[in-house]
Amino acid sequence: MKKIIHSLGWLAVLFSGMASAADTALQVYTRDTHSLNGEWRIIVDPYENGFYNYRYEPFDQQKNPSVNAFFTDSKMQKSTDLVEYDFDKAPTLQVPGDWNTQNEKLYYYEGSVWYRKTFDAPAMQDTDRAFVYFGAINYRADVYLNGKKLGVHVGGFTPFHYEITDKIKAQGNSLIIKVDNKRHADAVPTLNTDWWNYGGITRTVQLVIVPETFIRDYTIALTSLENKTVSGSVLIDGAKGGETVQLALPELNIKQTLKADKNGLASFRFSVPDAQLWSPENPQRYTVEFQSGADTLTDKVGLRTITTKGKQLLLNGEPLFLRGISVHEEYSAENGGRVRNKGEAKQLLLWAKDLNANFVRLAHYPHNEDMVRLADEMGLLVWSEIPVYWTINWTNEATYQNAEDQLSAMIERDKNRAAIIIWSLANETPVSDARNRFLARLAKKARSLDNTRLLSAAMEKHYRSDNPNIAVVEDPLAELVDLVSFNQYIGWYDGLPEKAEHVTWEIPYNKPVFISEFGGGAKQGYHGDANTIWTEEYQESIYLKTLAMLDKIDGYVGTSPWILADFRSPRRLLNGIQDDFNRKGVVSNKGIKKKAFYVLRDYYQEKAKPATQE
Ligand code: GCB
Repeated sequence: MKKIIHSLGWLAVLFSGMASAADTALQVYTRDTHSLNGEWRIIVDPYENGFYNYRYEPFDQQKNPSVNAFFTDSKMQKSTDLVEYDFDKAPTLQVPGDWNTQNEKLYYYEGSVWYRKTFDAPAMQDTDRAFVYFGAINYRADVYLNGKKLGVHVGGFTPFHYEITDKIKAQGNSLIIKVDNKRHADAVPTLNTDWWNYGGITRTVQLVIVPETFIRDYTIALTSLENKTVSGSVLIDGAKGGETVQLALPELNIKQTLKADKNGLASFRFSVPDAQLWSPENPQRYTVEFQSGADTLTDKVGLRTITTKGKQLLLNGEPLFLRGISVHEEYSAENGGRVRNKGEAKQLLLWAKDLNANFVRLAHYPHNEDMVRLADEMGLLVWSEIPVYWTINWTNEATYQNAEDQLSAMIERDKNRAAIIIWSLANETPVSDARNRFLARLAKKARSLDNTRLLSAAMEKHYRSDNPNIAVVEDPLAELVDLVSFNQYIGWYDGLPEKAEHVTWEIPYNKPVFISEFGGGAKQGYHGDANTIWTEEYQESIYLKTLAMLDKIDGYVGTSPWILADFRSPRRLLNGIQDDFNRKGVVSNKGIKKKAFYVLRDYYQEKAKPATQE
């Protein structure tokens, strides 16, 4: 199947995804915002005492909530007042940051923590509008400003925001959030994951002040390679219709005047014959500027196409081999934990670069925006996925909606990043009718939001019943995606490393084949022979033998071994070796490279040579 992007069809799709201002993204990354990061007061509340009264009724559903509802941020007024909490005397945590690695007492905590930040409003014109923007909170957030509920958000890895124009005060604002990271069977992810359930306000919090009418969102992409056609749209919030938008890509001498329709939407299309296309070797990005009324939004965008043709994967029409590595959003130089800043995100991507990688699989949830933007800047292609992981509840409609919301929010935030070439729907999900229906629906949604990228999912293999040396990848999901991707662990969960010498593969699809995981554990610094498990030598042997096996797979277009760095997991309890860490990293959690790192680096160096790219 050749995927061709028909510009008109693409625009129709694009517009349906940007139908109204209320349900679309707020692009804030390149705006001048007011940071609410830093120290926040916190109250750990395992019984949710600040949320429910003693009849277990939520305070925020009551007409006159008690002063003991934490969102009221009450204080003792007179000597007889009974107020059983005090944010002013509470300890603090840093935002962004997980609570588990900032406070020893919270290492294993799964429950509710109240966060409070007080702030004064920045200088604003009378007609300005204000929003509060959260990069991500894991997992459920009940958000209150000055005693009023702004809303509830569910899902730990995607951004959300509230307009607070009529609630913000010039001075003494109190922003209170109950963050709850309890796991639930019906949630996404579900109860069981092989990563730590880091709780907290794990990403940035920003106050965004914009004019009454402002540029809320935009989409831009190279929609035809032949004449280098760029298509897109821009969305004006607060528009009445007829507003003018000036669009410019100064380096490419593009200037256009657009008119917003009554929904605030304006589309554009132009040709850039002289543009250099974005690629890992040349991650060229161009400045794009939108100006409308009192508002300006500027960004940098790469232009490229990603398509498939039979078993080939094509970037800008040229065959592409993905020299990848899987990455969890975890590396905090001090205590470990969720990435807290751009420097830590960059460190992970620099290790990937050091491996000669041109691709990162950002597992198993949408990573923070720094990560994706750095990849765009550094020339690393990206696979981005949602935490539809293992066995979630396939028959519950609310679970589906939750997954779809996370998928939509991921696409909305990152749709203009050239680096992202694959949206992934799921990881190692067991085939069943209910699961197939769930993922087919999700695939349809993803395509309706963005048909300029490829779809995939990390699937599984089985062995042929008549021949244990023939591995088969067959899954109804493979029919729906563009890339047949699967995880396999020969040499670790599946026999010894030598097994890879005997196994051959049957993958009955005329599509590119991608190996989204392989690997094995090693404790950095533990040495022995290649037959001693947990040694660096054993892991090295898995890499050597697996890579030789993969090279023989028909349609093989790349791999992202598991994983760049050791990461915390509650499933990894072996004392002295794992100590709460999944040890499959090619780099340790302290940043030290293991032997397998060098095997992969050499392999990718060979693959990067032009002669072997075909
Ligand atoms: C997998 C999962 C990944 C695990 C890994 C492991 O297949 O996709 O999340 O961490 O195996 O180490 O077992």
